Amino acid sequence: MLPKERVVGDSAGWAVIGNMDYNKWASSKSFQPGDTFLFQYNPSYHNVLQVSRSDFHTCDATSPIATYATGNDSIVIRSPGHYYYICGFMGHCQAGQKVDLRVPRNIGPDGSPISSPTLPSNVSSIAEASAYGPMAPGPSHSNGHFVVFHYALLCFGFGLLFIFI
Ligand SMILES: [Cu+2]
Repeated sequence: MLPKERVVGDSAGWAVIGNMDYNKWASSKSFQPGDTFLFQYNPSYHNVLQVSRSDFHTCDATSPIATYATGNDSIVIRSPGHYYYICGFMGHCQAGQKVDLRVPRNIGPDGSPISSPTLPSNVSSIAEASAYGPMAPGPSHSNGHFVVFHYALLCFGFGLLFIFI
């Protein structure tokens, strides 16, 4: 899946009016690392503060991790985890202008639909191995040559032994 651009709250944008449930919005979507989150709002009445988990729950806007205030803020989330955003205007977070963006690990490596094609390729490599089956006498043949070579070496050794005696 390619990274997507998400307008937080969709057509409602980032607002208080309309009692938008941002967590419901977020949980209805599946995000992935690399997604862009667009916060659209009137900067005279709202802003976007990235806060810690505890500040998110208490709506504490006093020590944000990051502050956005342009009214059209695009935030790219590159690594998995929880990202908490609230509006820093008085009472807005308490009224529900807050969102917990949970970005799971990229579905690619764990997703069974993607990892399963490795199984057929494994199977084909087994089929390839069994294709060597008819050639099995081949290696045993060369093994025979090896034995002959050892025998010759042994004879040579005995020859040397006799020379030294
Ligand atoms: Cu606000």
